[in-house]
Amino acid sequence: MPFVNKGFHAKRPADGAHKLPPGQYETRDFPVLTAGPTPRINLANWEFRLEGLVETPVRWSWNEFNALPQQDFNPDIHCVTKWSKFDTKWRGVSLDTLLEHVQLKPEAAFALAFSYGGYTTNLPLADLRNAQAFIGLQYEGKLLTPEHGGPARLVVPHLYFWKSAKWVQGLRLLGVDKPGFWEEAGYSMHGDPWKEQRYGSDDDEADPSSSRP
Ligand SMILES: Nc1nc2c(c(=O)[nH]1)N[C@H]1C(S)=C(S)[C@@H](COP(=O)(O)O)O[C@H]1N2
Ligand SMILES: [Mo]
Repeated sequence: MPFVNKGFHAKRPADGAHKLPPGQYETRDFPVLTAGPTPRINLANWEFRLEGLVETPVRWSWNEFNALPQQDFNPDIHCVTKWSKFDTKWRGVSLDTLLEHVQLKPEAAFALAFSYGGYTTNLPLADLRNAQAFIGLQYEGKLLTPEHGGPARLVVPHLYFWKSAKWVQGLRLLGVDKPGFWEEAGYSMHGDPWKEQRYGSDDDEADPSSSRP
């Protein structure tokens, strides 16, 4: 058996970094999951905003945003519909970089991401820091396609992929956790795939980042 599987294993990092969270299966495809139509976005009007509990809100135009330092990141991603995809290749701006441009008010503890087209999703601020979250601008070396959230999407790979808002327009910093589109429909406030937090009923009451208001 080890001989038969050698080629397959050779594609994986020797440290076995790729792991499937509970209940997930691996796909090599990149499925498109969108509730509703793909919005048309004119780059001349595009903006990204940080607002809410910040001393001074910030707004970047497309050109200003693209002048920010960018990084490559290669996460495994996990959709709540149970597909996971290993070693996806992105380039974009870290949330750490963006958050350097605002002074947060002390109460800021959560963020509500809002998108062109009206989608929203909530995340604890702690899940956006320390190289855990990006605004993705490129996928596999090309500008992000509209169906995958181009021109710019949130990518927070350590949470279920519905937290990675496509066509993102900004983040509103909040003092209380406010459910977004899928969370209003009963999905988890936190969405940690390793804890299999699919639905609100999976949220751990001991986890302060996943308590419902
Ligand atoms: N704006 C917006 N963002 C969204 C969604 C959506 O419907 N609208 N779907 C989410 C879900 S459920 C998933 S799994 C991923 C899918 O991203 P993909 O279509 O690029 O695979 O986007 C997330 N972000
Ligand atoms: Mo999803």
